[in-house]
Amino acid sequence: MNTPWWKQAVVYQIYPRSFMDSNGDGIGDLRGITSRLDYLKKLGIDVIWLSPIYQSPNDDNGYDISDYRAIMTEFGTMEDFDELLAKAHEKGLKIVMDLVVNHTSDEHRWFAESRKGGEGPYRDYYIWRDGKEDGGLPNNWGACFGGPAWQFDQERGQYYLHLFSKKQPDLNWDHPAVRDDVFDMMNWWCEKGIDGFRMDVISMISKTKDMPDGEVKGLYGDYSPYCVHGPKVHDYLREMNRKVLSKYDLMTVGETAGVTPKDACLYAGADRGELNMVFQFEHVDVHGAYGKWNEKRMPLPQLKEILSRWQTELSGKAWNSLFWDNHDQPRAVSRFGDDRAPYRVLSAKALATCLHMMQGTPYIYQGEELGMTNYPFRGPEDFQDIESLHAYEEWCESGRVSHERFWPCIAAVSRDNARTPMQWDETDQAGFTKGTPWMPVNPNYKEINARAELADPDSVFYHYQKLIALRKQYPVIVHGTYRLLLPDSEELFVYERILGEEKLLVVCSFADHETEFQVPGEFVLGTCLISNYRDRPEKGVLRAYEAVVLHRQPGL
Ligand code: TEU
Ligand code: CA
Repeated sequence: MNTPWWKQAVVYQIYPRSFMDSNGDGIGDLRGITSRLDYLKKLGIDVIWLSPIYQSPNDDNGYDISDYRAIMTEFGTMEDFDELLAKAHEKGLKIVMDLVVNHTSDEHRWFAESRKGGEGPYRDYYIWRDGKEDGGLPNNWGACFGGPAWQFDQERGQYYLHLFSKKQPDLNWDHPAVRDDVFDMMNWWCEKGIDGFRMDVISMISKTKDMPDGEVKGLYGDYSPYCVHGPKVHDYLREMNRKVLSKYDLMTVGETAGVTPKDACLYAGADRGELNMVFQFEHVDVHGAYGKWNEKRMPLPQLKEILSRWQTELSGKAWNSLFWDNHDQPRAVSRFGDDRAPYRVLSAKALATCLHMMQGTPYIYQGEELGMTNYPFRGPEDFQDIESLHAYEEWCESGRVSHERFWPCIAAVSRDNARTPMQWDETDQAGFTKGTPWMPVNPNYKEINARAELADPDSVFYHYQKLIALRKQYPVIVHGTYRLLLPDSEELFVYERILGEEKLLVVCSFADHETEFQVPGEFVLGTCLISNYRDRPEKGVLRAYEAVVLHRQPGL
């Protein structure tokens, strides 16, 4: 069997604005990334996923694109990009681009033309509707970043749909010219030699024709039944596959909030001719009284149930993507582990072990490999992110909930936790910039930084390096089937991977104290492939956040 490269790869996500600044303006850029390729090579990853680097007014940090064929001025030039791609390829690293085509910026030329209305060629590029007879909005839908999903445009005299901010109008995928333009643009990037696409909210590109009011959840009506996994989404992805993806050797991953394993088999089923894999979000979705804004931890049995269900239900049908965090999520060690000494390093390694031994393609978000933590935000004045700022306004400033109650909730999950600068060394601004960074550096940078970790053989960095190397060495990690043990344990995440005679036992403690655990007999003589303690589990006991992988040789 010929295994495609993306099934054996480990991906590293870069949020360019916060990765490395090369010219002292406080904003990360492409030359900054190029200057750090050797660091990524040392970590051992295969693929870089670049969050958007295209021309953008940055209402949503590049997820609002005004020109798909130009580089964001602050990030550099197309020559800088070509150099990054060439150098990455020289080192054997691939580059996957972020494809944001559910919406554009309202400053995109297509939108400027479309809002003119009339009979022009761009008239139907976006989703325009008249108001209700009483002059009200076309329906009650709320946008992801606060407020209604409709914005009135004076020039055109109609409302346009925006599922995100009002500076991110949704494209009308039902219009064939829109699809042709998007596919042309994708082909243009493929011809440059890029290695794939991460597709932003790709599950939302097809909307129902009717757009009735949605069930009111919180302040507005819910658009999901009409806009998520819409009627033609699979037709459009197959068309994309025919006209673009199938012509190149690419890796594709769709961002598909709200998918079930069954949906995932449609988007990424081996025989479907759509995508290679999708991101699901069940394990990072915890809802409370204020929607996603809460400090609650998912109970371990539930977390295990979710991840295990994805492992088994996709088995042999579709391929999983594996992640704890990304640029929209708080820091993994703060959310799922314990970011206080002495547990930060141990729990960061335990989380890594637990995820990287599963079946699927692992994604590492920049700084995760150092065990970077959430930021100690003092108040909303510290936020930059459009989602956090709007949520604070909508929940708190409106008087719905007090600052005292709401603050810990939003501070715990704000996307800005992931967006503070990468911590390279112990010098000013953590070596990220010689100027003033666009987001403040986490004050813990003197302790947590790449230089310190590279000098410490027991660091989180080297643990990731080892996990990545193991994946390349043991086919059971890539291909083995998955079996969860101890589903009800509230402290331990334990599973097996099995490939023929070969078997792995993965044991990870999510507790800050000792827990009873007997290594099953067949693994007692097995080799220890990796551990976050110096020695194997003591008899019958697992230490705080202990994580260990045991390998049973064939024939034993
Ligand atoms: O995110 C889409 C998405 O599902 C959002 O709901 C996101 O998870 C948000 O943080 C939820 O609270 C993608 C991008 O990853 C995000 O950065 C963009 O802001 C968004 O699309 C719009 O392009
Ligand atoms: Ca810069």
